[in-house]
Amino acid sequence: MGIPDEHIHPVATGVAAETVAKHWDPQEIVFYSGWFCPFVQRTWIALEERGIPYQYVEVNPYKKEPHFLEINPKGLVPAIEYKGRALYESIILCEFLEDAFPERKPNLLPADPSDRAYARMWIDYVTKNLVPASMRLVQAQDPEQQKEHLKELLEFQRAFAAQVKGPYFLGEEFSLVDITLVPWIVRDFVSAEHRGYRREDAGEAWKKYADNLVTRPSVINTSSELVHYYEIVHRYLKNESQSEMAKAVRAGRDIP
Ligand code: GSH
Repeated sequence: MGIPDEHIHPVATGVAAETVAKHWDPQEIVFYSGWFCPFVQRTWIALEERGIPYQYVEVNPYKKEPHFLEINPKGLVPAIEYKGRALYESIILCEFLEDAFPERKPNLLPADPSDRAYARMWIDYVTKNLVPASMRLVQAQDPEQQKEHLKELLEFQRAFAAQVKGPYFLGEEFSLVDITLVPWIVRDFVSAEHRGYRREDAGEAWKKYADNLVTRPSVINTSSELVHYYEIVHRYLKNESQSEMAKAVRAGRDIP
């Protein structure tokens, strides 16, 4: 009998299952994925956006199977195997895909060095502020703490939205800044249903940006049926998840 997180739905469903079905064949890029994972969805969106050939391999990272630990000793998805080398960490993987396949369009980072640095500053903002704040809100059990976390999340979202050029963060071009964030927008129905969150409470600019982002085909094509996300988020809502991220949020540590 393992930990509860081991018993998640085993495979992608809905539109994401159709995407998976197109990627069984062996390729130079082997993409180790967990259909449910927001970090995975970042790298998956980058692969789909740029039409990079990849072989999809579903992993349940909570099982910590020896074969997967050989690929990523941290035991986390996403990971990529490329020319005999194992690579991991969602944003690093997206940047690797930029570097390894520069000819595949669209590029997801701007060409100009200072524009690239600017994009990375906001990728960092999403990773250090928006993502942990979303997780704190979902995991908080005490209503007073939930209120505080909601206020904090809305402030982070407002500050981010103030910099959105529109329709995407950097303007006309969809970029790695949008990709870093969008999986948490796809999943914000959880805090909307259980923590009183509303996109409009972060301001019109945020709502417009968020509503638009989730209509991007690469986002839709990497999203499973909501019913299966519920099984997983339920454990976060009760603060019972045993994922490394949930444990870090519970302990007040940086997320892994
Ligand atoms: N910083 C990592 C990244 O950006 O790739 C985080 C990846 C991560 O936390 N993945 C989760 C995982 O593999 C699934 S959403 N969890 C397994 C565990 O917590 O044991």
